[in-house]
Amino acid sequence: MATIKGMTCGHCVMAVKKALMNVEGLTDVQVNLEKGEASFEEERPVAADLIREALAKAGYEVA
Ligand SMILES: [Cu+2]
Repeated sequence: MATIKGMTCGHCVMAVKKALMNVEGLTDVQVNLEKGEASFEEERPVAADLIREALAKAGYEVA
């Protein structure tokens, strides 16, 4: 689970979801706009930095 800053609309949700789904090892990505949270399963351990980087590239910040 990650708290994400900067999501304001459905487009943001899709952008965050896409960014996380492109991180190798993450599955079952769900993004909650109201809570500003993303949840996901890790098929294998994924470094927090990789998740942070993928979201930064999409324009969002992990809180
Ligand atoms: Cu948006």
